[in-house]
Amino acid sequence: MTEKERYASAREIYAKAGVDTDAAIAKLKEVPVSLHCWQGDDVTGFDHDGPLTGGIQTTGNYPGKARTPQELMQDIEQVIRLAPGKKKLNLHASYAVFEKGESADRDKIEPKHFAAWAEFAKAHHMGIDFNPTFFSHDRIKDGLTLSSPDEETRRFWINHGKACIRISEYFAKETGMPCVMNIWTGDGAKDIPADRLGPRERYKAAIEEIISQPHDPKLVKPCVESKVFGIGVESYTTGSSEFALSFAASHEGCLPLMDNGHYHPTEMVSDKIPALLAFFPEIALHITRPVRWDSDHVVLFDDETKEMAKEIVRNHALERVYMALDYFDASINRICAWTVGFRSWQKALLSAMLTPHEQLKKLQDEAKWTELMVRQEEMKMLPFGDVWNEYCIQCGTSEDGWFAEALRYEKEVLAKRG
Ligand code: RNT
Ligand code: ZN
Repeated sequence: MTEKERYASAREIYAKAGVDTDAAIAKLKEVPVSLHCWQGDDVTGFDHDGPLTGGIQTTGNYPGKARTPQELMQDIEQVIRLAPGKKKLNLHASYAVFEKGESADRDKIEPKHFAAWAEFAKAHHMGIDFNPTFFSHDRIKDGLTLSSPDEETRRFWINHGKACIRISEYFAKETGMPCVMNIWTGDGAKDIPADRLGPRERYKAAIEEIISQPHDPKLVKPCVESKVFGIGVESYTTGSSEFALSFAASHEGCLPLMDNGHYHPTEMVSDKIPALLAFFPEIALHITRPVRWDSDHVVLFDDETKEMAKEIVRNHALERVYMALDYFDASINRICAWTVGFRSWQKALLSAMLTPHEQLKKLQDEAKWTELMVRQEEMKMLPFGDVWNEYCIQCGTSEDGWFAEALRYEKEVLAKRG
């Protein structure tokens, strides 16, 4: 059978199950997913020479890491070619691009330091999401930024956050798409604290100050990302889940951001998505693959990834949930890591769009749990691969060709980097 014939057959099989595959393919092409720039250089950035701090860690030393903005952009272009679907670009403040001889500390960065990224995004019809960088910097005092008891330290980081709101608005205006601006800090304590409330009160006031920076709420979407613990910050996290959720719930225009690596291993973000959708007009996600901890492995087409996509699609929430990838693996070819993760989330979304949710919900409401189980198991055996392949072809990429192309790029480009 040719690919066309296989798709025609799959289309019929899905139609019998009540699913329109053409409609699903057309819909998925319009859904933006944020591609994180930091997979390309192990979260190093361009504005400092120091180590990665903040309780996060990359492991591995695979050759070919991007060392300059030009190399990083070249690599992102390669990923854009290899992965189907609509992309948005996710940047960190530490990726500012300075002219020769120019520099600005994080509290002083301006839109002009990101003009190269705005041009890059526009050339690829991408919107941009943005993140102030509260890690890997010498103004972090005793592991703390926005929750530091030191007024000057706090002030520096608040000013950084405000500068980032201005830059986010610039990105939104340049690209014509809203900019999701995510606030995450590694603030916390390695050992048992004597004061858990004080840092949280300071953190709360600091984020309030940051978001008081005037901005158009349609253009800039500030988020707070929670976390359970980080490396060297095991006993206490200022921005815990309850903190971030309560903050977002009590501050209009501020979104909660859930990273699925930031919970205890048996907690499922798929279940948390509908819980938040019952209260928040919009939420944001960081999609990753935690292996025993927040290890940030490459996202795969695995059960929890599928379940998260289902919760977005079946609740008609594609326009309410800002989806961004967030992982960093330095132990394998970085282009492949990026591509597999992006493709996996695309697969999860497509698979969710190829599920007859209304029929299944009806079975649940009628308490037909036996039939629901049987139908859900049947869905797993439908020829998903043929529809995915058709989607890839329509997007100008392919399932069996991308890896060879990635290897060519490794040989011709990455291997030549020192
Ligand atoms: C860290 C958070 C955070 C970072 C990025 C680089 O645990 O997940 O989102 O991964 O901002
Ligand atoms: Zn994250």
